[in-house]
Amino acid sequence: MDHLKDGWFSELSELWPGQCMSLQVEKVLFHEKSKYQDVLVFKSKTYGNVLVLDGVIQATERDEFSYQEMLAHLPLCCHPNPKKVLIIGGGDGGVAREVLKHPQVERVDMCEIDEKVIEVSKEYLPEMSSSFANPRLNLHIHDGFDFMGKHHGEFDVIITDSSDPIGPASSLFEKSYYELMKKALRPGGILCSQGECVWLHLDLIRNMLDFCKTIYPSVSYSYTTIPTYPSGQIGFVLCSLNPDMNFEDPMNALSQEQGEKLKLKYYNTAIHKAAFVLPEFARKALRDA
Ligand code: SPM
Repeated sequence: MDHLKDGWFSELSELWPGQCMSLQVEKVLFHEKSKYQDVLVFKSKTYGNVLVLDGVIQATERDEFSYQEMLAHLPLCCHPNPKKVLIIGGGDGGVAREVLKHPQVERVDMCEIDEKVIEVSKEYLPEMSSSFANPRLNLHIHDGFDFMGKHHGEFDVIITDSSDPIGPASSLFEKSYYELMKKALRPGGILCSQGECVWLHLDLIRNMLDFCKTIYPSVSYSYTTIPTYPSGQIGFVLCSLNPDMNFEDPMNALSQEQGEKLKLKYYNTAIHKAAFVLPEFARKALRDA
């Protein structure tokens, strides 16, 4: 597919037929095929540098914080004492940056399949990749599904920051992956995964919530707004081993002052609570899931 044409990048994909986001390109900074995928970084006219994998926008410097903050702080603020955190994917480093803002987190393991993503992020996305220098971060270049199967009862929080269910991340949307995560969690553990978009993938989301409810006693779905993901929105699947978990009411609610100290630009306690309120068509479609 021709994603770069006449000075514009267009995000065409069978996952969102009949629509696409376009960004004006100032300069292509990097374009190569890695062992796993097509990796493109360009400087855009209005969204800063942009990371694209297999033709799909992963992060732009202008709006990445809304996704990375919510994916990290939704589960971390719901856990009473998150000491060990595992991130699957997240090779740009943005989610790790947010997780490491929590002082009670002692160790973060991050498992990214594609070393090239880390390499280009270090070079072209310095704000996101600053976390790679943090001594609490332990990096593993490995397949996330396989890594999960080798760890039992180790993590308080598992975050899956994946690309979409086509290509190297497809196994991370399967029931068997959620079964492995259950085994890898410590008692009371929480997971939060990239959960696609209610405007585009209601069937996929419903299916995920259905199987999650057969595995975990507490399951919920929330979302954030983000201009450069298709339809301007992306969701999160949250599951906990704690049957009394109320995701909508974070037990470690951050005060305004704490949020400012953590330099948060999107997440606050009010938006945490609001993120679980679904528009009516989505609420109806997902209510019995
Ligand atoms: N740390 C940023 C990595 C991004 N991971 C999620 C990317 C999702 C891109 N596609 C969104 C499609 C929504 N239906």
